[in-house]
Amino acid sequence: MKRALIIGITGQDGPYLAKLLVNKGYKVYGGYRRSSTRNLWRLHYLDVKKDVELISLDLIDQTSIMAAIKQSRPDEIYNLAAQSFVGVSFEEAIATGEITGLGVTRILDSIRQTNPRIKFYQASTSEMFGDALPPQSEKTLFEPNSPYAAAKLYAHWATKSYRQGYGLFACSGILFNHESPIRGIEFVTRKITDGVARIKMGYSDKIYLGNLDAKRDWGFAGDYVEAMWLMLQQKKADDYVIATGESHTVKEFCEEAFSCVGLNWQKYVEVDKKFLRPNDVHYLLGDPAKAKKELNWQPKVNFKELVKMMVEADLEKYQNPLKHTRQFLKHI
Ligand code: NAP
Ligand code: G4F
Repeated sequence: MKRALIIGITGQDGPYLAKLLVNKGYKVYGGYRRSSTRNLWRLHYLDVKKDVELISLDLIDQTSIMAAIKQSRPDEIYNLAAQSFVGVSFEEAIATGEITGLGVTRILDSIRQTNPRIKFYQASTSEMFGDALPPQSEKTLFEPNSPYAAAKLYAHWATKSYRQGYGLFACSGILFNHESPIRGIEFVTRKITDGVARIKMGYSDKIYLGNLDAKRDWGFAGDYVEAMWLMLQQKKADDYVIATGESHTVKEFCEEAFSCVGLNWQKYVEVDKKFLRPNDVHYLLGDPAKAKKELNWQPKVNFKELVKMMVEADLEKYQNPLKHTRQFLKHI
């Protein structure tokens, strides 16, 4: 039985990846911060909590990383942990560098010291491209323009240098935005779909957003975790862009989400300057040709299906509050 350690199990991608690996017969360990017990709801939501053995781990503490590796004895480590919110990285630039950047070197060096045969996946990001001209591919030059993107680029190069310097099987997936019903509510897609559901139910009458013209290549998290696994099953470690190849503005996301409940978005969305960033990435559009060719990977859920899935899940939450309270009570 193969063994995997997922670092960042309590985020959006962790439970989707855990579910995929459990279904493939893996023994799955989840590295999580003890302070984050409240975020375990995502594992319950996908009904995978019972299959994951949790291990306390913090990326700022190398001793905890070494101990987690010794305890789980993994064949594969997936690092999904990060301070991942771009907006907050402008306010917490040092913590972001410490966790999102340096934290990855702590994992790489722990692998080198304990068992260099462990395969490693690093969650790199399309944010590293900044305003480089679309479509962005593995050949596009990086132009990070936030503390988050700079920290991720440091981690990206560290992963590559441990691969080249020490021969580790270390890959980076350069993932474009991917979303789901368990996306953090601070990210724009979930903020919109939750807002649509609240408005439809009569609990709220407006959604306040920042830059409506930003363009993103949005896919479904459930599809993207499959690409992570595929990268670690190849003969050779490499880096891959994972994207849909289709881009939409935040405005278009609003339009689509409101149309799912028969409302006109223009009546309910307002711009509030406090949600504008000191620097934004304007146009992301990925070219996933290499992943299609070498990993035989392609996304299954399209933009409209993704928006509908998220709106329906948020509506259901407000329509069946008792079910969700029970789910919540089960894991506190
Ligand atoms: P997410 O929902 O923000 O989850 C981040 C995870 O990191 C959480 O489990 C969080 O745990 C954990 N974490 C934060 N600081 C930590 C620390 N000091 N030590 C240990 N764990 C810590 O992110 P996601 O959407 O699942 O994305 C997964 C990864 O892919 C992230 O690295 C993100 O930067 C990257 N990425 C995401 C996207 C996307 O569109 N989703 C695209 C490209 C790349 P707590 O519960 O304790 O906070
Ligand atoms: O949903 P967002 O916060 O995601 P962003 O900044 O693209 O970052 C996400 O995707 C990256 C991959 O490209 C990941 F690496 C990263 O960890 C994260 O998962 O914002 C998307 C766009 C931005 O242009 C933002 O300025 O939406 C714009 N936006 C407009 N109003 C807003 C809002 N974003 C947020 N979060 N909240 C708003 O009110």
